[in-house]
This record gives sequence, C-alpha cells and structure tokens, in this order.
Amino acid sequence: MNEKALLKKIQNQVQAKLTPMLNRYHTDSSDMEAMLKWKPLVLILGNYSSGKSTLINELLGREVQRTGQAPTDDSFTLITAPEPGATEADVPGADLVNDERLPFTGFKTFGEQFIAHFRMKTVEAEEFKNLALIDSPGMLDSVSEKDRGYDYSSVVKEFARLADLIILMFDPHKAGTIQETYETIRNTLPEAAGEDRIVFVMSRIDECDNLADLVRSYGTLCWNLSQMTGRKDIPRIYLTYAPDMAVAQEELMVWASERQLLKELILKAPGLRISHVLQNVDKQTQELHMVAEAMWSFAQGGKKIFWRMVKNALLAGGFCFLFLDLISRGLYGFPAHPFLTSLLSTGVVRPEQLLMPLASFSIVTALVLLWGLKFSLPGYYKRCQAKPEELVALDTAYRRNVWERVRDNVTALLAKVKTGDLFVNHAASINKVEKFSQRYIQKYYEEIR
Ligand SMILES: Nc1nc2c(ncn2[C@@H]2O[C@H](COP(=O)(O)OP(=O)(O)O)[C@@H](O)[C@H]2O)c(=O)[nH]1
Ligand SMILES: [Mg+2]
Repeated sequence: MNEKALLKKIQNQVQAKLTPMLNRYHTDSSDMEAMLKWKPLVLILGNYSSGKSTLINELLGREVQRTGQAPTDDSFTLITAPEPGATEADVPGADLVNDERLPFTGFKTFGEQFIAHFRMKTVEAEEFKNLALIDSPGMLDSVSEKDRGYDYSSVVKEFARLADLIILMFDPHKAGTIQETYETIRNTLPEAAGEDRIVFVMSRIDECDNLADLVRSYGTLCWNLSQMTGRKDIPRIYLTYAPDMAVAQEELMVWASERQLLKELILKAPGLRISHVLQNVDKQTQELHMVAEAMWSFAQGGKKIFWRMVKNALLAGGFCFLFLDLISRGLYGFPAHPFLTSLLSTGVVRPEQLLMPLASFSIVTALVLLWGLKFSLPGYYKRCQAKPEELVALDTAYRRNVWERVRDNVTALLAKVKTGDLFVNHAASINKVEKFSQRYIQKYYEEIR
C-alpha cells in the first residue's frame, strides 16, 4: 500500500474509532488532526544568515527566497508546489490561518503581528507537490517578544510539532551562541519534537580560514549543543557549504558530499510522515487512556460513596419503618397498635397500620439521600479537583510525562461533573482505547516497517 493510501486509512480509522472518545473526554487532538490534513513539512530553523534561504533556493533550483548577510527576512515562509491546476502565487498569512484545508488555523491565536509575518509561496517544483518547507526568521541575540511583536518561541513550537523533520542550522561564526537558539534547543524543541526528527547542520564551512579554524568551530558547536540538549553523545552534525558560494578548496573536498546527503534527507521527509503521524496518534491514544483512567477512578470512588449513602439511607429508613411507631407509642401512646406488635402477636397487619411506617421510611430515606447528594458527593468532587493526580498511578517517568500533558484536561472535566457522570462506563472507553492501540497502531507500525 502506498503512503497516501495508508495515511487515508489511518485518518478514517481515527475518525471512526478515536474521535468520538476524544470528544467525550475533551482531549485536545488538534495536532493530530492538523497533521492528517496536509502535506509533510520540513521546518528550517537557525541563526540569521546561517544559510537557510540559500539551502532552500538550492533545493528549488531557483532564487525564491531572498538571501543576505543581514537579518532582513523576518517572516515564516511556507514554500510548496501549487495545488493541481493552480498557478504560482504568494499567499498572505491571513488567508493561510483562515483556510480550513491547511493545518494552520490554530496559529490565529498568535495575533496580527505573527500573521503579518507569515506567508506562503507556491513554486512549480515536482518534489514539492507532496512536501512543504518552512523558512524561518533567523534567530537573534537580545530580542524579546516585544521586539518581534509576537511570541516567537511558541510559534516555533507549533511549527515544530507539525514538522516531520526539523533542520537546525548554525554557521561557524556563531556556533550555537545565539540566545534565541539556546532558548529553542533548551526549552522549545524537546517538548515539540523527538530527537529523531531534528537534524543539526553547520553550514558555510568554506568560510573557515583553515582546517584548524573549522575544527575549533565544530568543537565549539558540539560543546554548546551538549550544554543545550543535555545529551552526553554528540549528535550527527552535517558539515556543509553552498557549492555556488564557496571558492574551491582542496580541504573542503572531504565534506563535498554532505550537502547532497542533507538535501536528500530533506526531500525524503515525506517518508517520515507516516511514522510521525503514528507517533502522534499513539501519543494521543496514551493521553486519552490516561484521561479515561482518571475519570474511571473518579467514578469508582464516587460510586462507592453513592452506594454507601444509599445503604445508610435504606438502613435509617428501614429502622424507622420497623420501630418508629413503637417508639412513638412509648413516648406519646400513639398509635395504639404498632404494626410490628400486631405482626408478631396475631400475624395480621391492617393496611392503615402501615401508613406511619411507610411515610417515615420514605421521608427519612429521602432526607438521608438528599444530605449525601448535597454534601458528601460534592465534598468528594472537590477533593478530586484539588488533587487530580491521586486518581491515577504515576509510578513511572513515562506516566508522569503523559499526566503532565493531560492534567489540565482532567481538571476541566472534574470541574463540571454531575452525579450522573459516576455511572458512565469509563471501563468500556479504556477497553476501546486499548483495543485501538493494539489492533491498529501496532498493525500500522508493522506495515511501514
Ligand atoms: N561562503 C558561503 N556563503 C554562504 C553560504 N551559504 C549562504 N551564504 C551566504 O550567507 C548569507 C546569508 O545566507 P542566507 O541564506 O540569506 O541566510 P539565512 O538568513 O539563514 O536565510 C548570504 O549572503 C549567502 O549568500 C555558504 O555555504 N558559503
Ligand atoms: Mg533567510
């Protein structure tokens, strides 16, 4: 089966099996839906003038993006081929974030300033029919959110979530020393993308004065990266230069093929899409499972209280049924013939003798129940809302991680529970989620292997 057909199949299964439950548990599935909607994406990040736009132009085989030494281009530019039948165009951000067919409707929340710095260029190029690149504003030192007018790192995070491959470019002059780069690698990317989706590139190596200079720059970059990622191993770093820019140097020949490898990696990104989608569906399923688990545990606890309450109400009611008229006769001499005495002595009970027992049974049972509904259960709901993490077992780092992502979701669900919610069959949901995970996700993983 080809990739597109498999993606379609995954999308249909998700819609049929998972979406109803995602809705029931109000789980946020916008990433997954956005990803299923459109083409594979490659996000290109890096310092200003690290050679991002030059690389993109090289991939397209023409000058589409402006290049230059100064940080001039400060837009996120989506580059892809036009839809079949359409011609090349320049589409403004406002159209992009309002187009339901594109995965960017969520980006509206970043505000006008971002939208003004977002656009799409469609370019006739065979390889880009099923692939889109995102050229990004170069990362800078000493800029704040105020300078950019929008929250740069949140925008990068959103794009990184959607991207199947992230190319992180450095140049030898600023080998990982830029503040925004530091922030991005340290804080933004780990939450948005797995290590396997990030590719490190040091570009413009032809500008090193000599081999010693290159080794120094490479060393600096490795050191800085280890500081930023906290990884102990050194990631693969592509050392490249734009062949058109570089003056032919003997020493560079060793790295001549790296550029080609990098370009192939980017053009092969559509092949990563399915595994990225599956990772995402898998993650979504785990989150859904944990939300359902929390709600199940909440309902179990609530039901226990509820049935204890019913038991108490019936016991109190039953006591009144049997003995209230006896007690009343002892105290007030009325009624003359309590029903229990008649029953035990003659074995016969007249209907009117049951009036007081029945009335007292109903009233007392109802009162005890009302008390429980008004105080016991709401007290329990409050305790759960205050400490939702006690509803699930957080025994592994993995589960704690999932919990961090769904915590707000669970809190929001708990904030509006009603007694009826205690009787929802959450166990069935958990079952369904597990079945989905076992039956479909694993099967798809096998299919792409
Ligand atoms: N010598 C040399 N110059 C390069 C190389 N890549 C890009 N440049 C130049 O560096 C400058 C910045 O490149 P650009 O692609 O605009 O960087 P961006 O800001 O990351 O998009 C431009 O003047 C490019 O011509 C390279 O590998 N070698
Ligand atoms: Mg550029």
